[in-house]
Amino acid sequence: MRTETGWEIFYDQFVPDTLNHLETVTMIGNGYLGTRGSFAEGYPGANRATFVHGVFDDTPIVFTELANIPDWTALQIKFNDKVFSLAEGTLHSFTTRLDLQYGVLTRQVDWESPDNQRIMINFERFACLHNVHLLMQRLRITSQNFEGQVEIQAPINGYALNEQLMHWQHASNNHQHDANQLVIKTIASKITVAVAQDYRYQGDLTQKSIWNVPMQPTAVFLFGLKAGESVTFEKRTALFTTRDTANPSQAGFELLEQSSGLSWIQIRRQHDKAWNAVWSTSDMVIDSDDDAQIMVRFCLYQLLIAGPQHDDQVNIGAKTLSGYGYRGHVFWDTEIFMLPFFTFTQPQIARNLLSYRYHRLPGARKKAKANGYDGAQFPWESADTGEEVTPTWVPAWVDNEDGKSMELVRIWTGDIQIHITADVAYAIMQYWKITGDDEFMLTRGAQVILETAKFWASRLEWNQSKERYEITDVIGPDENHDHIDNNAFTNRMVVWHLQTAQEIFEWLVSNPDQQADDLLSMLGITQAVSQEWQKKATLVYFPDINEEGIIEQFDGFFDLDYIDFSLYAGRTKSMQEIFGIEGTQKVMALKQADVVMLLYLLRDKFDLTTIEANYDYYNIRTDHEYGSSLGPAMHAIVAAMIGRRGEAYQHFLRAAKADLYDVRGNIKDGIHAASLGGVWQAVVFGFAGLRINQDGWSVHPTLPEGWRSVEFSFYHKGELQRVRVTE
Ligand code: IFM
Repeated sequence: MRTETGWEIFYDQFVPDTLNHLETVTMIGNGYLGTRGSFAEGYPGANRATFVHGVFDDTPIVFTELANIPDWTALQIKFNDKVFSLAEGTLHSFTTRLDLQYGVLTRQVDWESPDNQRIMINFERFACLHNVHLLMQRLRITSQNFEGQVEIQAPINGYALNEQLMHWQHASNNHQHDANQLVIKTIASKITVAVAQDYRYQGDLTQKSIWNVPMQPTAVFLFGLKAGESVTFEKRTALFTTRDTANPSQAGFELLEQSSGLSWIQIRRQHDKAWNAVWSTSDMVIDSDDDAQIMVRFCLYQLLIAGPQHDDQVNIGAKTLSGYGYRGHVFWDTEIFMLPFFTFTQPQIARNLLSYRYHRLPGARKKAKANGYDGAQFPWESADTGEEVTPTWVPAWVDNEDGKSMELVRIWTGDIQIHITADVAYAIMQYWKITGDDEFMLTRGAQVILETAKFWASRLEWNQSKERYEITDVIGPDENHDHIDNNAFTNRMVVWHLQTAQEIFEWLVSNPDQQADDLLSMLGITQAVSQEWQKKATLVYFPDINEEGIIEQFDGFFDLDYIDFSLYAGRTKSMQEIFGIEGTQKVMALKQADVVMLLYLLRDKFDLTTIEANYDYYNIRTDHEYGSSLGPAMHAIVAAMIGRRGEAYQHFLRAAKADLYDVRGNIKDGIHAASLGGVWQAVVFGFAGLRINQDGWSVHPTLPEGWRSVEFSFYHKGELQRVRVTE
């Protein structure tokens, strides 16, 4: 990967083994859909996919997944009947460039066919930001010594599988004027998707036709081409679903019709204007660290193309819209890791993401009830209905006496990783404090915070002999240890949640709007209920802090075996792979920040000495290299808070490199979305040390060595703030 301007990433060599990596990092999108950067003409082993927010369909084991929608990018090109493919012939030069500023993917190849015909081809595509249903693609073929017929086949490929699974049934093929359309429907969720395309070209066209194949209508164009001449071909796609409109087929044709009077350049101008507006509040400029600059912009770009601008019924999956990993499911990754970026720089998107949780309260109530509790309990993994969709068993390679074998592993997170309910409340409060959006709090946020507080009040377990409330049998953020009791993170976040519910209750009581009273009556929350919660909050057990000031991560953590990580230097596996799932439970090897995470989220509740002591203690016990990608950015922030410039930068780089350098070797499954958001937080809350308080905001910089300054913007109570931090 290279960059020239700090606004693009480019690759000037094609390495087939890293194709799936390239496809992930060069994806394009617009907050409505995401399309991987697969080659239009295809390549063996390619992992082609486009996902649209909210288009889920049922699937075995993982309940539901985002369905790979028809491929709008496919183009088959033939030169005198010989198919163009980089798997054959000679590649004289290759450049793929992703323009992060405007989300435009281009590729240029100088290719010689096996029969020595030399041709230059330029590909270009983008997903419009000003109108998210319009997708643009073009191609320019220039012959160096080829003479003959060029055939361009432009299919709308409805055989879009999710790996081996087909989610679609055919509805219709339609045609209007010169446009082609495929309409298909998901098998179980019955979402209709209509993909319409029309075409424009320049060159010596000799014939055009339509192959009206049911799942794959294809427009075919034949051109004559001589040495030194070019053919250009443009394909516009209009994509709508029944999630957007009652008649997606008609909407598609209408959009193509509306855009027909506009040239590529005119459409680009509108698109660029929309991107300029987005970057004007979301960009971050680092003076004197070009590597960090491009990595940060890459993270922000990936977040921006995943953030739903116009839809408050969807959320961002842990892999955004970039791959099959986690099947499009939503975790705490959104609220705790990604959301701050949106809350501070694109509050409308943050509001949409939080509204998704509000709309999913019925699913959360159902989960609480099924578990025997009151109120609403958010699922660990969430998708369309808001019910729990964490798989219970997954096949995994497990080390055993006979070497390695594929076994079914029980996944407990859906049952007992319950802190997500407090994490959602935390994100709502952060959004409210930063934006001052009282209307959201009154109509949506308050209900979420109160109904989930009800859940905690019923979930707490009274320990009669110790006269305290406990929370047993959970998983904290560190998933290397499950079925633990009194996880410091969970218990303390629950206390925070119950106390926050009191704040919200009082705000509603003093709110003159009738809706406030109505809400409290509807939820049955009275002064007595609120006081009861406060009493419970004071009686929740917080794990002991030992003589060295260390907070025990959970009951019994101090008794686990200490592991000297330095003895494992140079390893290429996670600690969990080395010790095995059961073995890791018995040792001090954390998958990601747990107590450290708590110290960051509730930093006002702890003094710096405690923060420093716990950072030092847990930092050396955490698997930064091969544990969770969610960890490094959090450590970067806390390291910066305690003035550890060098360590903070090291952690920051681990997070910033996660995708571009495929640090964990799993980028083919998609982007590590939480890490992207963590990177923004590491710069803003870590290096710049932004703090929001009653009176406004302040910065407390700990910039990395060599950074002259960092600039960013954010909204505070609706007012745009521009910040330039120097050391
Ligand atoms: O939410 C995370 C979790 O914290 C660690 N395992 C992966 C999940 C999805 O990113």
